[in-house]
Amino acid sequence: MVNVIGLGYIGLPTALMLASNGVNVVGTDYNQEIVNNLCQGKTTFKEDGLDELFADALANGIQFSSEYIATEIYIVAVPTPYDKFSKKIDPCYVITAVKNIMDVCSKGATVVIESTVSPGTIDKFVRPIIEANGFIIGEDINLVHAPERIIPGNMLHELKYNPRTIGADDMTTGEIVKELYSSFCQGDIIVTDIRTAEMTKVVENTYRDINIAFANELAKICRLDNLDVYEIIRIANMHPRVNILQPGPGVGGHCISVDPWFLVGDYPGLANIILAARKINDSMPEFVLERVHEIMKEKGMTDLTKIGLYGLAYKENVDDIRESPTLQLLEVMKKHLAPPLKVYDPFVRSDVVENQYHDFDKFIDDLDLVVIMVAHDEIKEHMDKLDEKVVLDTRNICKCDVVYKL
Ligand code: SAJ
Repeated sequence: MVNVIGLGYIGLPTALMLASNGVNVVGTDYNQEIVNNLCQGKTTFKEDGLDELFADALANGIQFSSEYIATEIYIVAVPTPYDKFSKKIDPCYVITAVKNIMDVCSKGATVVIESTVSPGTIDKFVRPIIEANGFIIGEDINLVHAPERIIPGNMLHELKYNPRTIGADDMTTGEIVKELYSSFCQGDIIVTDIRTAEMTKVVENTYRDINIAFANELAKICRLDNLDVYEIIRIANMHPRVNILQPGPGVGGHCISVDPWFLVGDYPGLANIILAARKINDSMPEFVLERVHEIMKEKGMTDLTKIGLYGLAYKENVDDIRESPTLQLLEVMKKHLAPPLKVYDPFVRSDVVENQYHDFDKFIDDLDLVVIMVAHDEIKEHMDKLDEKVVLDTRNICKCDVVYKL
C-alpha cells in the first residue's frame, strides 16, 4: 500500500495514476476541505482528463484521509517554497511530512520525496529526522528522491510518457521504486543517487528560466530598436542548434520562477547567469506597465479604469495563479501606489484580486485598452471582440498589424 502525502497539483494526479493502475493507495492532506471534497468525489482543480482518472481511481478503491496511514511506501508531494529574503528553500512542509511519517511507519518502509528540493536538502533536513527516530537509513527505512516533471495543462499525458529520475542510496531501493512508478510511467526511468536527482531537477527548470530570460532580454533590445523580436527568434530557431523560447509578461508558476532561487541562495557568487535571468524575468511585469504607459501617452489616454488585464493564471488554459505575471504586475502597481487595473480570467472563478470580472463581454465592454497577459484559448477564439479596442498583446497571439507588442 502507498500513502501519498500532499494532494495538490502533483500529489493528486500521482495518487490517482497509481490507483487507477492497480496500486493500493491512500491519499493524505492536512487540509480537511480538500479531503472532504475528494471523499465526496469532487476533484479540487481543473486539468484535462483528471475527472475521468479520478473515477477510475475511485473504482479501484483509492481512499483519502487527513491522517497519515501506516503503509510500505510513502510519497511526499508537499510544497517547497523559498524564503523571499535569503532565497533559500524553506523545507518546513517536507520536514513536517517526514516527522508525521515517522510517527506511523514501521521498519522496512520506503520514504519517497517527490517535492522539488534544493541540492543537499534531503541530507541536511530529511535524513536527520529519520535517524532521530532511531531508524537506520538503508536498513530500517529506505530513502528516495523522485522529482516530478509534469507540466500543468498536460499533466496526465506527461505523467505517463515523460522519462523520470529516481535518486536512491542503493540500486535495490532504486529498482523497487522504479517498479512502482513503472505501474503508470512508460518513459525511461533513470536510477541515480539522491543528490544528483535533486540537482538535475533544479537544473532543468533553471535552464528553462535562463532561456526565457534570454528571449525577454531580446524583446527589450528589439523594442529599443523597433525590431520584431518574434520574427528574429523564428528565423534564429531555424538554425539546427538554436531553440530560443518566447518572450512574455514574466515567468510564473511554482517551478520555473522558484527553483533557480534555490541555486542563487545556496551558491551566492557562483550562480551569476541564474541570478541575472531571475532578475530579467522578474522585471517583465514592470516592462509591461512601461509599455502600457507608452501606449496611453501615444493614444492620449488618461483613464486607468479603461484598462484591463486579460488573464490571471500563470499560463494558458490552466486555473493555477501561483506567482502569475498578472499578480506580479498588480504588486508592482501597488508599490507605485497606483490603483489596480481591471482583471478577468475565465479559469479563475473565485475573487482573488480587486476589480476582478467574471464575464468576458462585460469586461471587454468596460475597456479601451486590453492587455493580453495569458493566451487562453477563449481569447484566441474571440479575437473579433477586440476589434474596436487598443490591444497590448504580450503573448504574440494577435496576428493583425494594429496591435501593440512587448
Ligand atoms: N513562459 C514564457 N515563455 C516561454 C515559455 C514559458 O514566458 O517560451 C512562461 C509561462 O508563461 C509561465 C512560465 O514561463 O509563466 C512557466 O511556464 P512553463 O509552461 O514553461 O512551465 P511550468 O512551470 O508550468 O512547468 C515546469 C516544467 N519544467 C520544464 O519545462 C523544465 C515542468 O516540466 C516541470 O515539471 C514543472 O515546471 C515543475 O514542477 O517543476
